Amino acid sequence: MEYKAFEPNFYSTTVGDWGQSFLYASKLGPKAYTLVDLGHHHPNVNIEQIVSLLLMEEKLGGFHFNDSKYGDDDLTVGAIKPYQLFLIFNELVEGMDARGMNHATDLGWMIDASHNVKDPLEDLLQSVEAIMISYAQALLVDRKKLQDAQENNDVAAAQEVLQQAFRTDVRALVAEARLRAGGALNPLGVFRGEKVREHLIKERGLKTVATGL
Ligand SMILES: [Mn+2]
Repeated sequence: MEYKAFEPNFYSTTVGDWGQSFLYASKLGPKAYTLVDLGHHHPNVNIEQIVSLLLMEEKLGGFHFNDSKYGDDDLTVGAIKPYQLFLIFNELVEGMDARGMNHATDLGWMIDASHNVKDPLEDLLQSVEAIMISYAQALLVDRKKLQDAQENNDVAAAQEVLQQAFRTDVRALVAEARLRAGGALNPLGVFRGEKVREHLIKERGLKTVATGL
């Protein structure tokens, strides 16, 4: 059940927040889950807390990754609030490990961005990069130190642990991991250098119809 705080039009959404989604998913039974779309919240909502709670209740089904400055403006994930994305992945890693979940397969990972001003394929490359960076940074968090700080109500120490991981530049590590997995060190550079867009346009034609509003 995907929820959404509001539509950019004059009508009310049926499932307006995570609580309604959780209620429906609970009533529908064990095969129903809540889907979190990062762009479907009011500004400053604590999404990482929602993620943590849904994981604890075993009702988190998956993600729609994007970012927003106002609301559902479908910007590239991590483009506006990379620290929030990191905090969300921090809760995901902690919560999935606590439940013995498989990081790759036990949640549905989707990119849900709809661009008007960007090549959507370039956005996908940037989205995957942003997700990999946040995930790698979340894996770097010193869990033991963080838990000790939490148990001792030591907020300053907890912040040190989290920001130590967030401020670690993992871009080279992520690029090397991608290379070893058969990918490119610099996907956007390869995409542009190989003129992938031009080749696809030659194949498919120039006339396209945009989806969405
Ligand atoms: Mn969505």
